[in-house]
Amino acid sequence: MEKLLEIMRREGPGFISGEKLGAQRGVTRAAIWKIVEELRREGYKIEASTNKGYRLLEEPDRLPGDKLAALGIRYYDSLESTNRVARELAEEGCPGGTVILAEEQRQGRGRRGRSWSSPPGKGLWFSMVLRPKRLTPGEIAPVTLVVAVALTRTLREETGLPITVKWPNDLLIHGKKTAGILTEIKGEPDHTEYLVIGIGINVLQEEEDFPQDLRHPATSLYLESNRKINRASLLQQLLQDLTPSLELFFRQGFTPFRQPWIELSSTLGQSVNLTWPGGRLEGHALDLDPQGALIIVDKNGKHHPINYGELQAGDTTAANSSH
Ligand code: BTX
Repeated sequence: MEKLLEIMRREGPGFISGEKLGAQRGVTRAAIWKIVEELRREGYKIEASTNKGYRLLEEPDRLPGDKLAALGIRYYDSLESTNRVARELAEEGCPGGTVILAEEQRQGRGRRGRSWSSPPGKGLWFSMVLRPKRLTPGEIAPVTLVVAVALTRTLREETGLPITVKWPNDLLIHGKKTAGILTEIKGEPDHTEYLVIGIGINVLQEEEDFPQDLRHPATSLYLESNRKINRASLLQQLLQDLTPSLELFFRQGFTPFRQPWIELSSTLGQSVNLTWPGGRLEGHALDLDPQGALIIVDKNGKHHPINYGELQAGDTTAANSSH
């Protein structure tokens, strides 16, 4: 495959016939066609013309694995799920701060066993292992909101896009999901053994890269900005900004993040339907309390502090900014 690519790269923007390619590689034209199909599956854009042959139009954006490794990031071409590998490494005793990143996830995970579409070369799919031992899982629970604030700030800075946070774990642009966070905590009531923060950001997808069956509209930074953002520098910036936010949260708790979250939120002020296994609540998303619980007011005016669940817009006027 690499040989064929080299030949096509040398040919530049011109076509090269299947016959010529076959002769240079010592294989049949049919074999060349097979390799071309495989390259296309990997994200290479190759034009095929019956008369003229083949021409390489675009190569997939790949992360520089060796550079990431030098930064201490564990980089994989393809994994089932970076969260899963992060948990395995955490169980084996890897240090806090370990980052696992995959170019593609074959079984990327969302919450409650849902899946997260993670095609090769199109996004940033990574997980961090952290070990804030002195804190209890209860104190750590709002960490997802902290990460959402840090990601939103960086992505806004880098893209200029009007990104908002939807409680508890989504980032939206114009009501469409562009990133998600999956936090998994292991510990006892009085201490935390480790936590894994999984982050998925849609960077370069085009419309056809998204599965048809997503329950809510999805988008990518490319679709919204028309810019092919460099994933390696974006990743570096994200990690650089995340670390101080997490350190501040572990030292001072959620308080410094409450106001920034409120300012970046597209959830507050909306009519919402909250569901959780065995229950549902309809009301108005009023506020976020100092511990990071969402305050929903029901129709009788009763305030409910909410720590988990699924949020849907309660009426059509809210559907654009909170799905
Ligand atoms: P969630 O449960 O809030 O969202 C999952 C839902 O989002 C799916 O049911 C589907 O409808 C929709 N969806 C799936 N893929 C995408 C996508 N690429 N863009 C927009 N919408 C989508 C959100 O869970 C948390 C996702 C965390 C993903 C990271 S990636 C690195 C790490 N490893 C891993 O396995 N998961 C995390």
